[in-house]
Amino acid sequence: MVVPAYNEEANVGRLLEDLADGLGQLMPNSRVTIALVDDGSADSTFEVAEQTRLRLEANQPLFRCVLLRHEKNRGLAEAIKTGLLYACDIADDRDIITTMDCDNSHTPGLLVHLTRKIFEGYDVAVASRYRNGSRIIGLTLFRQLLSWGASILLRSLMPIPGIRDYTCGFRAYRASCLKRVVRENPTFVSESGFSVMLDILLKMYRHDPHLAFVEIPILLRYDWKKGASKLRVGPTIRQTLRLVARRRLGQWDD
Ligand SMILES: Nc1nc2c(ncn2[C@@H]2O[C@H](COP(=O)(O)OP(=O)(O)OP(=O)(O)O)[C@@H](O)[C@H]2O)c(=O)[nH]1
Ligand SMILES: [Mg+2]
Repeated sequence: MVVPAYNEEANVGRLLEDLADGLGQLMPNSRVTIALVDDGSADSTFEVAEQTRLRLEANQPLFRCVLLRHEKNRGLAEAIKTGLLYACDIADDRDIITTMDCDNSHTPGLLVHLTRKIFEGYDVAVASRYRNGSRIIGLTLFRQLLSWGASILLRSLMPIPGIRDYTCGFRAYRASCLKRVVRENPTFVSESGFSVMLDILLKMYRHDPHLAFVEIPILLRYDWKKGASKLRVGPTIRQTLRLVARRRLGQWDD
């Protein structure tokens, strides 16, 4: 599991504890490796993660957490890239690779449903805000409207069967598929900002239109997130529109 983290000292301890607890209870026999990518945080994210890791690993033999660290802040895309390349490196073809945010708005219990979808035969499973039963607690109406607008736009301009939520970072991938796409696309992660999550789906679908994508409803506990959002609305909208324009024009090699 890949978790990008930037200035998450207030959240990372709880996240690792909830993961260890939740997965210990819900998937007791599963071998899980968490690759936490600290992207040059200016706060004590790394130190808190390290202390929590040591404590949890001492108490729970099946819990394994690897801390990866960028010296300087390089942005979400680079952190996702570091994490996914590491995951592809250590994963067996039969494994499942997941990603989630470090801010506690994504809850570990949903990992059970996401990974189940891969066992059911899907290749990519996304926790989606746009499925019956999804619920968002604590996010401003403005942000909800923006995400909804992005979803409508992307569904019409870049349709991927099964996908309505192109930007949520809570996902599971069949390792064999992700490894193949990463191996055969040197520029698999080329975006620099938050549009990286969208671009990953677009590139996977372009690489193999037969991949099976599916969504499950998400419960987004935005009220559990401590600290401010790192998403900068203006730049993210501009970056997303530029990305869609490039991909629609057939430009993929960047
Ligand atoms: N590595 C890295 N991770 C980042 C950076 N900015 C944000 N993140 C992480 O990426 C994840 C998503 O960031 P959030 O601030 O939660 O953004 P979001 O979920 O799109 O927006 P919110 O709805 O505000 O939560 C979190 O785990 C952050 O710690 C960054 O510059 N580098
Ligand atoms: Mg978040």
